[in-house]
Amino acid sequence: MISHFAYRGKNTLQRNVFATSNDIRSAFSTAMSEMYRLEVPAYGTLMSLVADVNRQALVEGPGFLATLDAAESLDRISQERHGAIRLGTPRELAMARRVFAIMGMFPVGYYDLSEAGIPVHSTAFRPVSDLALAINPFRIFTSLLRLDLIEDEELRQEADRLVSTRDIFSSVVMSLVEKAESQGGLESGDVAIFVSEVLDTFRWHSEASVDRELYRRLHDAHRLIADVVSFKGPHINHLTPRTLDIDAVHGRMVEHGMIPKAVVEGPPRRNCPILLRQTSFKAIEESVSFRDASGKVHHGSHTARFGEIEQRGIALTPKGRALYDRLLTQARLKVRPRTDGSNAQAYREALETSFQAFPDNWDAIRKARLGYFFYSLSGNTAPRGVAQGNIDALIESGVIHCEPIIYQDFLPISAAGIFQSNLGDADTQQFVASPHQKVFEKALGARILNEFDHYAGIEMASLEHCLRLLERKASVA
Ligand code: OOG
Ligand code: NI
Repeated sequence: MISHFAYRGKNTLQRNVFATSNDIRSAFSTAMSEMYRLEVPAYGTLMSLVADVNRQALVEGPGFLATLDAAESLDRISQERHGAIRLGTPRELAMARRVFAIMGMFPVGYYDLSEAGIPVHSTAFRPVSDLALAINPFRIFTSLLRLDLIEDEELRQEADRLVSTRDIFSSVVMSLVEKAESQGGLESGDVAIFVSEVLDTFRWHSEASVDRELYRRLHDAHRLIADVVSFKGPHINHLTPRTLDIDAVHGRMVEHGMIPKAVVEGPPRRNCPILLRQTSFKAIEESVSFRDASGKVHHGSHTARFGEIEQRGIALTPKGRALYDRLLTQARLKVRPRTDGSNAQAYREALETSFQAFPDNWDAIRKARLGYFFYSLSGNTAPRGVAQGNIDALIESGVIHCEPIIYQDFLPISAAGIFQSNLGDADTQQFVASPHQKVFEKALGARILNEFDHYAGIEMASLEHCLRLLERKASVA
């Protein structure tokens, strides 16, 4: 908690104690985790499995990612790293932005999922500074439904009417957001109310707000449209803890009663992890009631909610990302993973073969400018003959130390894999891709931070800082 002093009137110093956005975010992610474990018991099982595997991984010798934050306790390592919601209107998205800002989460990265045949586009609300990420990295992957992609005019209008007339945030949330914005923070006393009211927004509703027939029509247009439009609010659709060994958790899901998706999404297992690997258990079937016009209740089911795990590696430069995309496409052209898992082994092999073209040691990755690094001074002085500006030589002689910057964002193709496996396999209707970032930002009411610019900025600042210090040292000597 930090204290915040505000002058009110002439000589009166009034002390407002605001909770930090980091504390609010932590309280929120903890509350989400508890709620989701109750709502989706299989998710609780996944959390225990992740904790087991992480404990084991630490015993067997911490890998690169574990050593990066060796000070982290097992509990913290195994905590949720992200969750996902799907919204129906620009108004909902704009309000979500204001709610998440209070938790220190800001829109980073734009993902056009229509490129993968999914009628949404998305961003991730996440902490941005190193400190905030270290305190609690919880992110919310947030999608906005593209109603314009519904072909049937009448159905589109019906869907539009349904989402435009609902209020997903309570009046308490609205007034606390306004209060926080006008006074510059939330008092500790308001935090519990704020968190529990925001939590309610993302709760599961087993009563659909549409009748069975309309649900079926929405569902036929796309299952995701039914998921967004048929309910009173945007239920959290998954949470994702971090694992230190994603392959181990994936392999052990079955014995714990979960049905894993066929393959782990993203790059293959490597010595130097890159970007993001993720996998999930398939969405569970939940019972839903539909009320028809005469008031009669019909029982049915809806499948949308699942549990996911993730493991992160270095953030790639545009050049590294292009290589990653090319190698992934190459592997997928060779073996397209079938959703029943029957060619999972062949896919893994194709992926590994393809990625042999991606350097697998930090030095090579850095020299080829494939990934972003954070530079710092080691404390050693430069041996004679090493030029001040020669970064490679300064690193080789141990004057400058560098470490990979961890990727904090998402992967559209990977995300599409996760979406798809949880939508069933039959309906992968294709939509025409279009870059809609401007439209999305207008709805959001803010610009989205470009993730590449952000990593490049961190790298550049760290390097310039090192060089400035070295210059100063040299001029004193
Ligand atoms: C979001 C899927 C994206 C991820 O981890 O890539 C995502 C959704 O299913 O709504 O969470
Ligand atoms: Ni996810």
